[in-house]
Amino acid sequence: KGQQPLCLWFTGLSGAGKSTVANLVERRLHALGCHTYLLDGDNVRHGINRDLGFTPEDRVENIRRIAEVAHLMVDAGLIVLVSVISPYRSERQSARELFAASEFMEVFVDTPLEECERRDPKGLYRKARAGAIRNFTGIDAPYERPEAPDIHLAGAGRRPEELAEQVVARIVATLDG
Ligand code: GGZ
Repeated sequence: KGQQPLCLWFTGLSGAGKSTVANLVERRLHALGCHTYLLDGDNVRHGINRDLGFTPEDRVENIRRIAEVAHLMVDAGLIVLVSVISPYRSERQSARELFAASEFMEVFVDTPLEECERRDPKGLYRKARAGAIRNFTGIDAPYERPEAPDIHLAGAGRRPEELAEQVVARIVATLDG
């Protein structure tokens, strides 16, 4: 069967598991024969967004460009997985508005700050607490929780594989329904 183009927008704190889950979802979709692309904030910031930092203005522009690129890719027929903190509700809404209603799903990887800080895979929370990094999301920069995400994943105490399975099940149900 043909694939329906779609933007899966993963939002959540640094260390929440967005990229891990998005990677697993992408692998599952590949196995189902879907054409996908993963846009990861961390990577994009080395390329098209290398001029941007973490001030509120730069984050807004980071999210805007990523949403526009995702939109182009959805236009090209892909299933695009976006993994960015995207801490502002209004910017996530602006991203959503680029797409047809059926082409955008917000996935909230809801891992509590304490758990993200405990994981601290890159030592960034420790640096932020020490004041060595400023404007760090969850520490001295805001994260506005989604109020009505299309998919809400409780990120603590679950294996990434289980979370990915929840997402894939929802996509398959949506595409079939
Ligand atoms: C938040 C930061 C910061 C600050 C560097 N605040 O977990 P990571 O390391 O690998 O991914 C995070 C990434 C966040 O980039 P995004 O493009 O997703 O952010 S946003 O949507 O807000 O524009 C983190 C690292 O960059 N990082 N400094 N101050 N995360």
